[in-house]
Amino acid sequence: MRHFFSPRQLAHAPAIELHNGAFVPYAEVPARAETILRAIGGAEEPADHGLAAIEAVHPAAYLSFLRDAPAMWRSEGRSGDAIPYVFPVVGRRPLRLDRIDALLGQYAYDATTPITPDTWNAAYWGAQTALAATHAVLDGEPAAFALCRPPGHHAGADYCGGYCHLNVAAIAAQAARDAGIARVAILDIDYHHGNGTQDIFWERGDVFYASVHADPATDYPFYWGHADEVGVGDGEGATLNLPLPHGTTLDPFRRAQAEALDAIARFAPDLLVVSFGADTWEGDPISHFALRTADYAVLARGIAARGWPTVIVMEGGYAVDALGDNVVGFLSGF
Ligand code: SP5
Ligand code: ZN
Repeated sequence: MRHFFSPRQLAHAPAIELHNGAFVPYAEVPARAETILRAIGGAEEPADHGLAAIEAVHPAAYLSFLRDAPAMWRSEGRSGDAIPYVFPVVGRRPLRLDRIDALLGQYAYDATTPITPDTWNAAYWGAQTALAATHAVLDGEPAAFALCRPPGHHAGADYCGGYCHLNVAAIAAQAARDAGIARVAILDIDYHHGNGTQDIFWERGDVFYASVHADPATDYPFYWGHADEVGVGDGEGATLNLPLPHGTTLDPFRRAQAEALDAIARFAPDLLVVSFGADTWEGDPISHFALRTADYAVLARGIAARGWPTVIVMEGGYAVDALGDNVVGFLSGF
């Protein structure tokens, strides 16, 4: 299988994040990508498919914000990474404010996703990595792996959060649509619900979104991912959420994944994007499922057996020492 990664993705390295009321070391570290890269035996550097494919998902004003926020932060005399602390509530009167703190709250939904001077470039190349894998599949590869980092599925069209800035799965799916692929499905098997991906395709019937994840009644991101969220308008029925409880092992997880794949099969996609997170592993430091390393090949074979051309994008997974084996196990199933 072809693998894609750009070393430019490593430069994004926030120091700290807000967690349970205190600042703690940032969990989404560059070493995650380095250890995966070693385990998979290297990767091809992506070509630059340009900004337009990113703007097909994210508005230009949001992208400028990601690029400019660190300089605005510093021009207020601050050191460290840009972090929001005040947020508009849904339905508030739209205001055109240019104070950095107002913009941070407008374009983020949590305080756990710092923006550094290197974030834009790293996220840009993470998106190019997803686009390179997508084009490999469009050119005939049965499957390709995009070692995206930072991850993407919590990022909406115009907001960041959950360690995510650009929604790499959505960028891949949209690029396939724009290349003439009529029907695209996204299977999200990260531990967390992919709220950003769901929001981006919420009202669309051409991109099906199915997610298996920790029940948002107990887990981040709380406000999305409940079983009764199914999409609206043209998108009604094109979103499927399958929340699972703490302690979930292979058998219930694979049953939920099979239910998601059956729904995707009824949708009859021409291409599949998999948002793959290894934070479902039993030893993940921020998660509460109980998958074992050997389980990832089983899950992957269940996906591969459906026979859809498949783009795999990397999302979460924070047990750095186990990440290489878990990703290799998953990719081996293809
Ligand atoms: C892509 C992805 O998996 N994002 C997960 C975002 C989860 N954020 C909420 C949990 C924060 C836990 N922070 C622990 C930090 C320990 N150093
Ligand atoms: Zn996750």
